[in-house]
Amino acid sequence: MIILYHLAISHYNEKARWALDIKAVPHERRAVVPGALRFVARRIAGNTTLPALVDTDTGARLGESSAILQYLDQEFPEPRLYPADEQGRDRVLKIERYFDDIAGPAVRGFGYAYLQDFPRVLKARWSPGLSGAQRVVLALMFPVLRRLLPRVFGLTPERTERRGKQILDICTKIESWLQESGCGYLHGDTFTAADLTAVSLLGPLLQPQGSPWGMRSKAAEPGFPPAPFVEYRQEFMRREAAQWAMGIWNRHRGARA
Ligand SMILES: N[C@@H](CCC(=O)N[C@@H](CS)C(=O)NCC(=O)O)C(=O)O
Repeated sequence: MIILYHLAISHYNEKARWALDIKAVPHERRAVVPGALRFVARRIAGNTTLPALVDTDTGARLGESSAILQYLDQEFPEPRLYPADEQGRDRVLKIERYFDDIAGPAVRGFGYAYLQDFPRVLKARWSPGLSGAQRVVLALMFPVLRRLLPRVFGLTPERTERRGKQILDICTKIESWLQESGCGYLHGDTFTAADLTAVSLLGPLLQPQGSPWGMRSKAAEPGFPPAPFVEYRQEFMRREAAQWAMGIWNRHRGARA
């Protein structure tokens, strides 16, 4: 049996969920309380981040979203996420690494910079999938977790501005890759881990319906979402890269999310 330890709001975790769903792999999802995340990741995969995956049939224990995707591609080859030829595989891995290293932290830091001021929304975003007991733990840890956010993710106004610019540069990169490929995908003429990674990691800004970021929070809070975020998102959504990403989500993720 495959068990995925994850955090619903996390876009890196979305990579693993999407891969499991697209390959129709039977699995169990175990949501983790943000404050317990490092402890769980270390116990499961000797890592400090989620997602983490255990395959009780093979004994595999994996941390790092890319390692999880590669493992799933090897164990459940259809549909393939990495090209069979070595050159294509290396290129997809390189594109995936670009998004993991640059887009993941930029989008997360940008999103938390605005979310940090809205405790009810923040708590609601950290809650999906948690059991009653885990919700109690989250409620107890929440004030400390919230206070730690700026330090953990470096949430200064300067960095938020830099991250906003970085995300628009990422759009430019995507647009040039799409032009190069000419087939509507980042590599070749089929959907690969490169597309899955790009779209997952842009997810918190795309906010597709049915995704963890598209939910209309029951815990609505006055002033949320803040105007500067709304304005930025409008600019982002006008980009060809964002339109492409939304199209990929609708075609390859939508119904299964
Ligand atoms: N390189 C990792 C990054 C995963 C990651 O940063 N996960 C976050 C959730 S968004 C996490 O576990 N953060 C906890 C921490 O850094 O302490 C991957 O691709 O899986």
